[in-house]
Amino acid sequence: MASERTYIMVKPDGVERGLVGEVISRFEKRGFKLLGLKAVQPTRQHLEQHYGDLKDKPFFPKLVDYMLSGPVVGMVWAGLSVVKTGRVMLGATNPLASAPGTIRGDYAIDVGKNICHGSDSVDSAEKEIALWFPEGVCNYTRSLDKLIYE
Ligand code: DAT
Ligand code: MG
Repeated sequence: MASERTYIMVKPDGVERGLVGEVISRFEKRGFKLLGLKAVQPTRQHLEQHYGDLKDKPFFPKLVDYMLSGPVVGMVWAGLSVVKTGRVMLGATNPLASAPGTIRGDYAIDVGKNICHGSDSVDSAEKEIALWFPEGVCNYTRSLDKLIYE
């Protein structure tokens, strides 16, 4: 059974707009398994670590300020190819380039208010899970999996 995990986060705009349930629902209905979930008001230091790869980008200060503007809801999902599929479900970084049917393509317009984050590789997913859930996450087996996986 696939044990790949990803870190998905609803950003402050998504939380304020009441889209947390929508994001959870899409991953649940797809068949992915929820291993961790929490609302948190992140610190600047935490966000600078999370977005460390982007620290030299011109939009970095604005990105961190936006992410500090309210609580985020972080979650860990597991399943076959969940990292790549999670990114597909989120849509392109720029919502205007996101296909309808994706979260960003259905609910966002500007890149600076694109509702959600998803890990971009298995390696970064594990780093992000360790950063956002230092206490660890659940693991469990589901009888449901036999209806989802061949
Ligand atoms: P993604 O969130 O799709 O992984 P990313 O990691 O390249 O994209 O960038 C992180 C966030 O930074 C992104 O969700 C929104 C913001 N961002 C990216 N490119 C931007 C740009 N050109 N202008 C403004 N904000 C941008
Ligand atoms: Mg990214």
